[in-house]
Amino acid sequence: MEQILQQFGIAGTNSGVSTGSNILKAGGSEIVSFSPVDGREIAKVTAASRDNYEEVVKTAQSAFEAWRLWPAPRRGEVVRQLGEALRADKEALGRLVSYEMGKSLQEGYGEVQEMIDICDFAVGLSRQLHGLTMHSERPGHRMYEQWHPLGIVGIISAFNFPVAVWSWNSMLAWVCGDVCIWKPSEKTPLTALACQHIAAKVFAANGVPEGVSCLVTGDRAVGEWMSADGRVPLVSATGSTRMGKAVGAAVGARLGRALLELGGNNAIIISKDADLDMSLIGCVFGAVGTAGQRCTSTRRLIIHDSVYDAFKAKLVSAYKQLRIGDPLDEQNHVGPLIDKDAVQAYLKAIEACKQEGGTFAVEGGVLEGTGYESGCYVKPAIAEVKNDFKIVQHETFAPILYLIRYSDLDEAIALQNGVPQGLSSAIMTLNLREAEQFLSQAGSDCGIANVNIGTSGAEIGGAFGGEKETGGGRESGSDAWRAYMRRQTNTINYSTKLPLAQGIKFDL
Ligand code: UN1
Repeated sequence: MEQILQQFGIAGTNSGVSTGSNILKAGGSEIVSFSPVDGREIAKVTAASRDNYEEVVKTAQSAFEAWRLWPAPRRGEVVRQLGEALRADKEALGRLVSYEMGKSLQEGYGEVQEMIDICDFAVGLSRQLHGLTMHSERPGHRMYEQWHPLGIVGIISAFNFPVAVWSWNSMLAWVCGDVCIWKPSEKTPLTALACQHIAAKVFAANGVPEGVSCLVTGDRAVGEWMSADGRVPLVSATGSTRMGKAVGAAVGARLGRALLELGGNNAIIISKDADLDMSLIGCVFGAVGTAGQRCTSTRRLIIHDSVYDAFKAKLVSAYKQLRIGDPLDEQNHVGPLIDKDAVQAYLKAIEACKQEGGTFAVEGGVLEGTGYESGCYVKPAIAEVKNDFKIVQHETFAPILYLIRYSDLDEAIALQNGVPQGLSSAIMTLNLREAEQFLSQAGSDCGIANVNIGTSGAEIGGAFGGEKETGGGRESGSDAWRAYMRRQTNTINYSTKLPLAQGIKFDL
């Protein structure tokens, strides 16, 4: 790990504030990054002061003046090179993600792969920022629309995808001609510094203005500064619903734009016509992958009466085979939770579930002893519950899977939709009628709805996000880029008269 820290220039104590190549003298408090893998201190990062923030915004503003004039395909070429740099650093960055955040090494690599993929996507996009043309109702007139860069994009990201979520936002924002100010999670500041290091090198080699990629490490105060700041037209925030409500309210109060990607309470319906063996993989990976800390993690299984007992038995036996431990050891399936606060939240949820009458088919608990010294390793648990338990309505960021029975599909869909969140959902069925009903306008109310695939592990090519308390924003693929630009409608009169629209006569 020491070698990786050296490679990214982040060993020891670091400033958490930079505008690209320029690293500012940070004036905020000190953040110590501990690894949940072994409890050791990895390195320190000094957070931004308010003065630092002001300096960063000023640099970003002047960078925007120049960057917006670069042709989009030239901006895309810089992003292409950034994708190449990430390919070269995939191993090291993936390992650092795994060690600082605690996800398995495979998932750490997978996360860097998502970054590479979004770079490729953004490069293509840089030649496809299309607007429509319309037919004017007036003779000798032409109408069309253009998409222009927006300005500064504030990015607030969470610890669970410490690097990929930044890249979904920043790569699109950059080809769109925007500049970015990133506030990473204070739980994973080092992976953010490593990304900034990689980006700064590529940007400097291409003469990109200082301030196109800015990093402002800190706690919620930094998020509050950005949310209230009229100089930041778009704040894209990923994290808890509680955080999103605060960001949304502050950005809304100044009529700015907020792109919110918040909590999920994702369910898989296991139909009577499901392929149970195949379903098992999707359910177990969805529930225990990343130790249940994805916003797309599977939290609920809604299982048909006729297969309930058989599928429960399969789950219980699969859970017995799970190896929990050091995520850098590729033999293990499940790593630690992010920190001891998360362990407390997990324990409280188990307790609350029992209080409400839940029974545990697989008991949870905190692991102790050799290899578990950090105190962050927990056992994935399975509880049999009712959908309306308060704890089941709540997103607990931990590997607790709730089982719920159903007898007909309408009921299953109502249960699936019967939570405040609306991110990801799935049905396991080989029955075409059931699959289509689930995907119909009267089916799943989520932003993501899958058939014979679990709830997590979405590809970057689709728009990512969800409805209700998930916040309504869409990031990553499809036409999510539009959120990062402003639309302008242009009407041009090339005739010798000036006719008014709607047939209005106004003769002088
Ligand atoms: C998140 O947890 O914030 O779909 C993002 C997935 C990943 C992204 C998760 N591609 O599980």
